[in-house]
Amino acid sequence: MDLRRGKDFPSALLLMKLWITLLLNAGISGAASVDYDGWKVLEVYLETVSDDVIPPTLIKLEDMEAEGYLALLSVSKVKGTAEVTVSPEALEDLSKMQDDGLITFDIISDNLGKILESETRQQQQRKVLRSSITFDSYMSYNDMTSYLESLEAEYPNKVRVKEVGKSVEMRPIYLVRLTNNIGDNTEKNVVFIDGGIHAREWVSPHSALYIIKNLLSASKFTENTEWQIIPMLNPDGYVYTWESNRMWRKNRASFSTCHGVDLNRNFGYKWGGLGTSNNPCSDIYKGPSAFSEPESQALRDAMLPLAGKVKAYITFHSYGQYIIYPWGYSTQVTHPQTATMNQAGKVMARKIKRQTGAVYRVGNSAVSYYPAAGASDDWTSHEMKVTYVYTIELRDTGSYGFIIPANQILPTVKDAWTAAKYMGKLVERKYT
Ligand code: 0X9
Ligand code: ZN
Repeated sequence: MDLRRGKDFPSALLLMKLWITLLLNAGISGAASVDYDGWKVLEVYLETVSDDVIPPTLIKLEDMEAEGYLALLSVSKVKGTAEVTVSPEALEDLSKMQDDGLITFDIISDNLGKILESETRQQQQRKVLRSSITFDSYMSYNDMTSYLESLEAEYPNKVRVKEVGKSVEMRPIYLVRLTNNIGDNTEKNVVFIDGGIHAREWVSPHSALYIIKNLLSASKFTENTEWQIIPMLNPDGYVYTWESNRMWRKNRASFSTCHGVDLNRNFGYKWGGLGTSNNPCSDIYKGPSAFSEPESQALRDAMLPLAGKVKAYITFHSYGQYIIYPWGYSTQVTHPQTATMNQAGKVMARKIKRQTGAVYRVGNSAVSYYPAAGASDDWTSHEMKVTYVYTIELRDTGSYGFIIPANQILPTVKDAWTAAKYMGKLVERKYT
């Protein structure tokens, strides 16, 4: 059942008009580069509702997004808000709705285009050597790929890099395996990590790469544990955020009306449940069937042979600074490992606070956000029977959202490294 398809707001005619305006002005669904000049970021207030009910305003925002009317950036159940970005034209209409008491919002950023411009300027100053990685500016897809492709030759005793699938546009999806004396094929416990499921969440693949880089020089973490890391699960989406639309979230699968499946709604546990959409134009489109996408298949197929060995799974996303654990598909069903995941999550958050000063909230994912079914965390927890499963929503808490300035990449990836180190140590302590 799709709870998210409100029909009454705003009128179909108004949406149609705005949709056409947006397509002409912004090209949000087209191939041309999307210009966010003058777009505002709004914090929209959501109704307080009982568990497993999606607030009506959020349903409306999602419908408006599927119509190309705005882009939904993040939701926080704790704050009771959703952040959206709207064009100047759409803002006029939303302001009328606010005057009519249909919606309440504050403008929290005046011009998304200016923030993006400064990001582009910083990128243009960047000079990287092939096969080197940096965390003082964002790496392109090619920078990342060259680095990954160089690893095995440079660290033959510690690293294997394997292609575990190809994206819709046929880019390789790499899995990096790291452990001491890798050639010995010793059976070890596995900590599995992925990044880049959502294209615009740039700090996520950077975090996975930072963890890889640090594991290469810290042999105590790779003694008894094997790390398996897919740093970039959605390469097409990432490239698309560089070339065409910085705010793109999904993969680049092609449908008759729109592009993209939300990979974090495409996994095969409770697929199509709450918090998902049937509409290919929606940012939370679940896809035509569970695991319909080569990217989610790649993660599934990399993990399945590791049954019984994977002891912890972290999937990096942004933003909001949350450490959240299953179930994410419902607030009504309590996961049997709730106490264990909550306790370890709290230790993780404390360690991050001590290390970098950043404050991460810890909690159940359906409660902290809103229920969202078909995500990689629920599938891993259910199918792989992994005890420690976390989605980590990295920095920030909304000032820049996905467009974290380059000078905050390093502090953010250090949060991720602190979380990963703790997971590695915990797995070693509990299972070795
Ligand atoms: O909605 C998502 O996919 C994740 N948040 S994000 O803002 N990065 O898109 C949260 C997923 C949490 N896990 C589940 N709902 N299972
Ligand atoms: Zn995400």
